[in-house]
Amino acid sequence: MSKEKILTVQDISCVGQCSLTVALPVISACGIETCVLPTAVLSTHTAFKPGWTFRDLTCDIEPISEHWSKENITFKAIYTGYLGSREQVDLILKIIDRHLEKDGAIIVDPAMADGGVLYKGFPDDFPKDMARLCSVADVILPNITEACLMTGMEFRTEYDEKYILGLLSKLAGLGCKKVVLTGVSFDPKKLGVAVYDCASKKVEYYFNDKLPRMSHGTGDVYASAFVGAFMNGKSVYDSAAIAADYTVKTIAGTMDDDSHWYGVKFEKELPYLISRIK
Ligand code: PXL
Repeated sequence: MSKEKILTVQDISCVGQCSLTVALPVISACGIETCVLPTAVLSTHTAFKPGWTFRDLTCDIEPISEHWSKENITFKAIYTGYLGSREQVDLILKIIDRHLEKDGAIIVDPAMADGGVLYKGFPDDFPKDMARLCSVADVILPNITEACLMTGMEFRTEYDEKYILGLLSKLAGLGCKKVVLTGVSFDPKKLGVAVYDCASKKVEYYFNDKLPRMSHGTGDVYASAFVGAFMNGKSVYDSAAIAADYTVKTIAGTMDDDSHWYGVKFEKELPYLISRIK
């Protein structure tokens, strides 16, 4: 992938260090012009106590796209994250059709679930719609929960490699080209990703030492760093590894601050990410 402007489609959670407030700074720091299509505006992300506001921006998507068409605006890649509704999946498929360049890449982070459950606010059948978007993607970046919800496989916290290979093969069946499955662990001390080429069925793993803390927003930090590396010409595997190393550093740099439960301090580690990409 060469450096040209990309589009990222996800919500703005005003407070909470996730979605666009992560993607925009991280990908821009990687030297990539990053255009945005906000899907919703929330006062905070949905892991805060109930009371957050949610302004759905579905109605704005078509007029924005019509204006872009008049201006002949196209993108080298489209990276989607948290989407606000089923209708948005159909609208984004249209956006891809109209605004993605011929050799452009579609990167889908089906940001909708974790720990075996869907995030609050999504209908139970939303994973079916997300699977439709994944079917046209060059690269998808699900965690194990999202992978299970989209393939109908049972969610397990204890598993062997056969389970992961089964999941990867079912994800390939959706129609995407490559899968980066996050949150994979075969050893209690290690956590990493499985990178799968759907055509050749080749799987490669990348692991780091597991940190004693799970953090919110790390999926978005991971996917954004992946896109930043990938758009700088790194391979899918190298981008997956660089994003993993960066994400681990952001978690490590937040662990001493219990008041920062809602996200990770990704800003401090941006020089590290840039050094890995150059
Ligand atoms: O980080 C994923 C995410 C993105 N956007 C919103 C969320 C979440 C996770 O909870 O609530 C609004």
